[in-house]
Amino acid sequence: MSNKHQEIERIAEKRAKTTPPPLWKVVLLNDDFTPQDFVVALLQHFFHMDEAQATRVMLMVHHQGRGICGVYVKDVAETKVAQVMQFARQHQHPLQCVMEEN
Ligand code: TYC
Repeated sequence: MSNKHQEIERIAEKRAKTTPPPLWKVVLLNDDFTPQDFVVALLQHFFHMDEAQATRVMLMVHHQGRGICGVYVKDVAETKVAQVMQFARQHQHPLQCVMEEN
């Protein structure tokens, strides 16, 4: 029979295995220079949206100042932000993409 200490450890291990990881929002910010078509293409490519969905998100950012592209675990969100920023810089657009904990 296990003692109290072992029992507590067993419960802590089970919790570590079953607790879902924190999720992060990837957020696109508006600016006055990045072309709308470029943002739509970017959303289709990096976030797997169809054209209608990508257009809705782009217009949300354009009108509200920001919009959510997707929600991911931390390392995936970091990769998405880095990919979007690199793609925008390659094309000399000032687009900003950030991540926020949910
Ligand atoms: N406001 C930009 C324009 O009118 C379009 C735009 C949308 C830019 C979303 C950035 O994240 C953005 N050309």
